[in-house]
Amino acid sequence: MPLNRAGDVAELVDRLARGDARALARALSLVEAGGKLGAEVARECRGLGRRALRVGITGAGGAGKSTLVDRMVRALRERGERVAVVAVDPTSPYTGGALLGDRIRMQGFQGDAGVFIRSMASRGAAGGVADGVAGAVEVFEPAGLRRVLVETVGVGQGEVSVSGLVDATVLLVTPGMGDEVQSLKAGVMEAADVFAVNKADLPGADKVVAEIEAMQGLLGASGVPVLKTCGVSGLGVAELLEVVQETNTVKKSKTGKRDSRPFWGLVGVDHLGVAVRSIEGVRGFWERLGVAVSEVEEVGLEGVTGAMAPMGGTRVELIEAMEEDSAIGRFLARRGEGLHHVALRVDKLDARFEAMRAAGVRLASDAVRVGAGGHRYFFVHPESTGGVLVELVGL
Ligand SMILES: Nc1nc2c(ncn2[C@@H]2O[C@H](COP(=O)(O)OP(=O)(O)OP(=O)(O)O)[C@@H](O)[C@H]2O)c(=O)[nH]1
Ligand SMILES: [Mg+2]
Repeated sequence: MPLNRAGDVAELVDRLARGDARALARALSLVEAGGKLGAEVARECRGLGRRALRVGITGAGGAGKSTLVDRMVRALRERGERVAVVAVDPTSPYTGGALLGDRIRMQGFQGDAGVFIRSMASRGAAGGVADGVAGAVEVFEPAGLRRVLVETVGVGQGEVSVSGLVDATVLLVTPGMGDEVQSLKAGVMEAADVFAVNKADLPGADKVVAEIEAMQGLLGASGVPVLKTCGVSGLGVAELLEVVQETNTVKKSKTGKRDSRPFWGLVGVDHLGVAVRSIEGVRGFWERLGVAVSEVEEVGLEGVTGAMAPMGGTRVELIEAMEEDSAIGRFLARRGEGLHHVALRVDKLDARFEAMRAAGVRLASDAVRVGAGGHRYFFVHPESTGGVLVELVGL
């Protein structure tokens, strides 16, 4: 498609925001190329708001980054999240990333529209790989890929630093590499929001944890969480995702980092909650549409299970009562199957909760709650919204 007018850029972004994978790929190529059009695409996407959580996974070559990223993607997919992965290869100027795609061992995600993987070779990229990554993470946002994982080799020489582009940086350290911890420079330690002592199945992981904690004490840096992870078994992955989310929230409120970006407070529909008598009973409908419905799992509400049907930039959450005396059980008895709530993703969740309570808005939650997937939310009663139960979900 020749793309040479401002209107074309707007149309391209509109298409990718409606879930068109080819438009997404085209937009990514443009931002990576680093030209004027690419800059326009990035700007247009940025104007659509800020809702993705961007996580950098960094560490020495062979630290197990790709294996761990693969695990993180699986865990996020189980929650119905759509995920983008950017793998930056600092060493292979010739492959252009083609081989990386294989190396990242993510073939298992082929055909899953909820996972988008992009490799970038750091050499030879006009405008530098940092610009390419910066542009790419912008483009994922309107495409509804709300979890962006960026893998980079980040300790030692020739590293590609993306810490300024992400909300949280996870630094992988592995046992059995001798003076690994001693060799971490202060600057590298400071860039980390979370330490993951990876390959925790190998002997010496506890020692590495203790060394990092001691090192933090020496540097006067404290409060950076240190976790043990294992990409092979999946140990610590759920906890890592939780800590990343939490770290980001803390960082955000401390630095106001996100507020410095162009941002519309209310950034859109997160999902539609549909109360059904049986998730299995309606699964077929969605699957016939070509929508992958997740496994059934616990959701935030008590006595209730749910499954996510992700599509375009949003999802339908199918919710089923496990007990008659649960929010959904009572809803089904009173109203029958149907739309139960509309969930909107917003910034400043806590402040909004307080402000609404102070303004006398009828809330259906007594506090901001934490859901099974680690997301934070509260409900607003239909009486205050024009008849629809509204769930507000934090970014
Ligand atoms: N024992 C153990 N081995 C692991 C673990 N995770 C990865 N490995 C192994 O470590 C090697 C490197 O894994 P990768 O995931 O490719 O590491 P990486 O950091 O992405 O490597 P580069 O992208 O080349 O820097 C592979 O042989 C993996 O099988 C783990 O948790 N435990
Ligand atoms: Mg790798």
